Amino acid sequence: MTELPVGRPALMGILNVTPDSFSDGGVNFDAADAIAAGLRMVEEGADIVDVGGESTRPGAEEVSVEEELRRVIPVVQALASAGVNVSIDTMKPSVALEAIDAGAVIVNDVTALKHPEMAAVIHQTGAGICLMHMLGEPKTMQANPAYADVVQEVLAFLKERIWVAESCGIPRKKIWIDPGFGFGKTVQHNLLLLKHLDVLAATGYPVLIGVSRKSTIGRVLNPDDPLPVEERLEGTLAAQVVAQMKGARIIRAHDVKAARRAIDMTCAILEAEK
Ligand code: HH2
Repeated sequence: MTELPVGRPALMGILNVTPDSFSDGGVNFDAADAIAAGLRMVEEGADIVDVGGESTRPGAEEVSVEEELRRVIPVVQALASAGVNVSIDTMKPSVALEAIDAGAVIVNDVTALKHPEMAAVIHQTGAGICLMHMLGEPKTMQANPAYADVVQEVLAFLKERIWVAESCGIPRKKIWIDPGFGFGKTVQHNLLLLKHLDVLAATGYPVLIGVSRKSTIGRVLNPDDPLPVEERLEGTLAAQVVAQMKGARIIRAHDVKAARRAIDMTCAILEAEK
């Protein structure tokens, strides 16, 4: 698995090879466009490129294994053979396996090993795994999500999934965790999870955060008429800086150049000495 950079968060560029992702659907649906976009992300400062072939936005339709493979494998192969650290954003063990064969080194599973075969794929291949919290399923997750204490419940879920992963033989150093910003959460839940991200960081497992362009940002900045995705960059950067200061080790972002600059500027401030 990719070694995380020492002393600063890694930047994971988002590359959706889909027609329907919430903010960039259709932009890189063609493999050649996707490969060029992935290489550009690395030039702009991405440490990892996260390739996804199925949208997880609320209400998204499921994609067949064959179609997901058709979308992602040529892109993973081309980027990995160009030396890029590739993660594969999938919930399907068969897609994860083929992507790892094609050179992916991390599996970003938004269901945190829900499929019974996923843990074995990760264990047998030696890939890394990002375990993300989601309440319910993409289709229904935003229908009235409720928690007594969102931070403690997300923490408990992630600890249980870490236990499952490690019980299946996945080594501790291959595991990242993610509170799943926007996955079965209200605006208030998302804000609380960011504000208290240090609680997750205190587990010692690297914390990944994906705030980029998410609807909470549009809602906070204009509650009566949420800002459209192309108006969410400033809010995204503010949220990722808070996450960094609260201990996030991997930042997942669409706007790689801007995200890189925000990470580097924050690092410079945090590392300044008398
Ligand atoms: N968010 C999305 C997808 N995958 N993975 C992790 N680990 N964390 C996240 O917050 C996360 C994720 C949703 O964003 P995006 O990929 O841009 O949209 P879509 O799912 O519509 O393709």
